[in-house]
Amino acid sequence: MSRINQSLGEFIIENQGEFAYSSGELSRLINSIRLAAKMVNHEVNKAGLVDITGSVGEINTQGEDQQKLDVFANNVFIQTLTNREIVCGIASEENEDFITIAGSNSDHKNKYVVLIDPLDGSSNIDVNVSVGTIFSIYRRITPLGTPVKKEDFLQPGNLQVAAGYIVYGTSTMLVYTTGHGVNGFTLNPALGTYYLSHPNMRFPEEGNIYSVNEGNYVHFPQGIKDYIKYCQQEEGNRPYTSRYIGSLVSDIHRNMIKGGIYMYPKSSKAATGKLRLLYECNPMAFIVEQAGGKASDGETRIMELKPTDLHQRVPFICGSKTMVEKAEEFIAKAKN
Ligand code: P6P
Repeated sequence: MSRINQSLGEFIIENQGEFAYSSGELSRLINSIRLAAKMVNHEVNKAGLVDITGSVGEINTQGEDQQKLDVFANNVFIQTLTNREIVCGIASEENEDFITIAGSNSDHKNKYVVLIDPLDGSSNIDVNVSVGTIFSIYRRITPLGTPVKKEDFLQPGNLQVAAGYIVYGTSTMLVYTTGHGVNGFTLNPALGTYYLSHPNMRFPEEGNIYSVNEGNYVHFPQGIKDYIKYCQQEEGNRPYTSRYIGSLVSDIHRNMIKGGIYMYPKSSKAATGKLRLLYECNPMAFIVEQAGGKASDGETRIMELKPTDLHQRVPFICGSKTMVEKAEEFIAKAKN
């Protein structure tokens, strides 16, 4: 049961029943993410005022220029999740390999693994555009001891027990699912408390926003080019509106509220696309599907893809069901 303005803490307690097999650990895990998000939010909100924006001058595992807030956010989430003795391992966009949490060998408490993009869209930090955190939670498969990459981390998205994102925007929101719908909580910074502001979020079946980096148009496969032209034709509720701010969490959050489609397709520049399956596409796909939308790589449901690597990239199309299906239609037609 959810009530507008219920606090996140009350919501978790009242919906404890959702986590049937968990005797409170998953609730505590969500709570620790809530705390870490508050700490990151505090830094993001004052990034322009102190010397924490800009680059640390290092390159992360993605070959991307690591921003100071990236490093800060990564450390905060890892530290907060480590302190709770619920998680046996963490995989992060910022780390080449996963991190084993000490204590996983000793008992069954640490039965979850977390995959996280601690600060997605970080290239937007210095220009004051919204950024986000994305997280994905699984139960470990191996019974005990140090988690194993193949079994515990490379699980298909349809085995996620929870997923969510924090969008550090005009307000800070935590949006998550445990497989029982999607709920959005807005942070009241004065009180440091999240309140239920968007109960039972639903992706509009239809929409008129398309989000894609059209600067890559010439490199897209024919089917994507054909779909983009379809979006721009004058017919019915088209041409659609083009909205793309280069921050995955913000682009999808907006489209989930207003209706729309987000695409990061493969191209001649990026043969498997840019977005990472494990800590960007799978968690966002879980949320999108739980809200009634659709998420695929253009052909296959994202959450059915079998992961092969922690940092693997896949083409990503998600949003309003009818819009994603129309895009998939153009992709299939161009292949035949
Ligand atoms: P491009 C940010 O780096 C990110 O991973 C997503 O948040 C965003 O949607 C995408 O990449 C933007 O990529 O190539 O359009 O700048």
